[in-house]
Amino acid sequence: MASVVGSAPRRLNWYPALGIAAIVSIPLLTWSLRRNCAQSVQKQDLSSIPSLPLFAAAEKLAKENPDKIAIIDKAKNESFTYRQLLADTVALKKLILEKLELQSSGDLEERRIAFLVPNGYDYVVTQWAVWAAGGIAVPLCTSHPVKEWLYTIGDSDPSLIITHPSFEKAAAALQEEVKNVAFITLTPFSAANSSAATLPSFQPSLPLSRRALMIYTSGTTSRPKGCITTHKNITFQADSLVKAWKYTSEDQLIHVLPLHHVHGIINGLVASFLSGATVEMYPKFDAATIWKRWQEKGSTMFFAVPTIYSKLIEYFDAHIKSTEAEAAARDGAKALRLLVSGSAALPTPTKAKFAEITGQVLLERYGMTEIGMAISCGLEIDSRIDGSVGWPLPGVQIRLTDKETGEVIEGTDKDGMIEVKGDNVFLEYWRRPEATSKEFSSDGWFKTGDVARRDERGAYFIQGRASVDIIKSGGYKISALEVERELLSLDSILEVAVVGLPDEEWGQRVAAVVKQKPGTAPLELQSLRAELKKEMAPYKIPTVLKLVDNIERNAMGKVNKKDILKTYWPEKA
Ligand code: MCA
Ligand code: AMP
Repeated sequence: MASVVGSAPRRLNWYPALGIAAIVSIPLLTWSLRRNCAQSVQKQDLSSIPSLPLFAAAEKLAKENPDKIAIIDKAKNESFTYRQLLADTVALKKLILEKLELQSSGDLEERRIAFLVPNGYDYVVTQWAVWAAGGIAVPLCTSHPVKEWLYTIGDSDPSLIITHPSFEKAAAALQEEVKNVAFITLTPFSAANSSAATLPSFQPSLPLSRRALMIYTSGTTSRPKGCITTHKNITFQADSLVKAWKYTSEDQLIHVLPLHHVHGIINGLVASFLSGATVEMYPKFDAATIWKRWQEKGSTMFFAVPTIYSKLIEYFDAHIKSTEAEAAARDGAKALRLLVSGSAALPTPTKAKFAEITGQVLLERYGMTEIGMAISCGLEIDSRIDGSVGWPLPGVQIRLTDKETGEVIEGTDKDGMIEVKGDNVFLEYWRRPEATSKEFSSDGWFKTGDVARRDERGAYFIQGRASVDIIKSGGYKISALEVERELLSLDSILEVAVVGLPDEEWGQRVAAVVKQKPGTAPLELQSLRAELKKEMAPYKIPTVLKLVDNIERNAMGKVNKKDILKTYWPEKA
C-alpha cells in the first residue's frame, strides 16, 4: 500500500465521523478553487467587496439573516452583525486605497499592510479590509517590543501601517523609525448603527492565487521568516476544518488566542466566519473569565494550547473546587460541544485531569504555520486517542519519511519525518526563494521537521521535532538560536546555549546556560529578563538561567544540547 495517507483512496484514511459528504465535497471544492484561480483580475471598485469565498459566505448570511451576530467584542462590550462587518470592511477598504492613492485601480495588488490592532472587532475589520482591497495582511503581535515590530516591518516591506489608538505610544515610536511608509490611526468601530448598516455591493472575486496573509514564524538558522499563504490556501485550510469539526452558524466560539498566528486566525476566525458562526473575542486569555463565561452557557466551542488547559485546571483547583460555584463550573464546561487542543503536545495527565473536571475529552490536532491544520482526531469521542493527533484532515496528504535516507516509510510503528502535500500548504517564505525550496522535497512535499509514528489504524503520534533548536513554549515556536543571538549581544555574556526544558505547564521553558565574560557581575534572572523585554517578545525570554564556568563543545566546536540537558537537568533529560 502506498504510504501516502490522506490521498486517494480517501475513504480509508479519514475517520468515520466525517462521512461521505467530505469525500464528495473536497474534489468539488478543489475544482471550484482551480476554476477561480484561472479568472483574470477585473478592475476593482472602491466601494464594493470582491466575492472571495469568505466574503461570499458572509454576504449570503447577511442577506438571509440580517441580525446574525458575527462578533461579540468583549473589550468593547458590543455585538456586531455580519451585515455591519461587511459595511465597515468596505469603508476601511476605501480609506486604505485612498490613503495610498490607488482609487483608479481599486486594488492593492498584493501590497503588504501591517497592522497593530488588539483582538476584537477592529482587528477583523482591518484584516477583511486588507483582503477586500487585494492586499497581504501582516498582523503584528501586540505583545512584541518595538524592536521586533521593526524587524517584521523591515522584512515585510509594507506600503501602509495601521495602528489602533490603544497603541498610540507604540505608533509614535514606529513613526520615528519607519520612514517612507504611510500610517493610518484606526477610528475604532462602534456597534451603534449595526442594524441600520447597509450591505455593500459585491463584485467578481479576486483570483484565489492572490497572496493573502503573512505570518512570521521562527526557523532554526535565521531570523523569523514571513510565511505567505494565498486565499486558496486559507480557504482550503478553513474549509477542511469546517468539514472535520462541523462548524455551523449555530456555533459560538470563545476566542482567546493571539491573532498573529494561524491557530487564532484560521481555526478561530476564518473557519468560524466561513460557517456563519459567532465569535466572542476576548483581549487575551484569563482563566477566571473563561470559567465564569462557561457557567453562563451559550457558547459551543473553545480552542486553546495545552498551557491554557493547564492554567484552567490550576485555576479550578485553586479557586473553584469545593466552593459553591463548583457544580455550575463543571456543568458549564460540559455543555460545550467541542474543545480542541493544539500547537503543542497535550500531556496525557492534562487531558485526563480536564476530562475528570469537565467530562470533556479534548480533541487534539496537529498543525503548523506553513500548512494550517494537517492532522486531527475525530469528532466522535472514540476517535480521540490519547497521545495521538489523529488522521489527515480532508484533502491533506501526509507521508512519513526516513530521517537518514529520505525514503518513504510504508508500514507502522517506525518513526519518520512528517511531510505534507495539499492546497493547505503555503506558497513561499517572503522574498526567500532558497529557504522555501529547501523545505520541499524534490517531489513537492513540504518537510515539517516533526517526527511521528503511525499505528495500524492510520493514527499519527507526534514524537517531537528533529531539531533541538526549536522550542515550543506556551504554544509559541521559538528559535533557540535567535534567543542565543540576543543574549550574546549583551556585554556580560561570553558563551550561551539555549535549550527547551520540559515543563508541565509551558510544554517547554526557555532555559539559558551562560558563561559570562571574566570580571562581570553574576547575572540575575529578573534583571536579565527586564533587559531583554526591550529586545524580544516576552514568551521568547528565558525563564531559567544557569551560570556555568564552561560550556562543553565537541571536536567541531558544537554544543550538544541533549548533553546540556543531561548535565544540568538530569531529572528532565
Ligand atoms: C509567559 N510567561 C511565561 C511564558 N509566557 N513563562 C514561561 N514560559 C512562557 N512561554 C510568564 C510571563 O513572563 C509572566 O510572568 C506570566 O507568565 C504571565 O504572562 P502572560 O503573557 O500574561 O501570560 P499568559 O497570558 O498567561 O500567556 C500564556 C498563554 C499565551 C495564554 C498560554 O502564551 C498564549 O496565548 N499562547 C498561545 C500561543 C499560540 O496561539 N500559538 C499558536 C502558534 P512575569 O509577570 O513574571 O513576567 S502555533 C500555530 O499557530 C500552529 C499552526 C498550530 O498548530 O496551532
Ligand atoms: P508553528 O510553527 O508556530 O506553527 O508551530 C508548529 C509546530 O507546533 C509544529 O511543527 C509542531 O512541532 C508543533 N505542534 C503543533 N500541534 C502539535 C500537537 N498537537 N502536538 C505536538 N506538536 C504540535
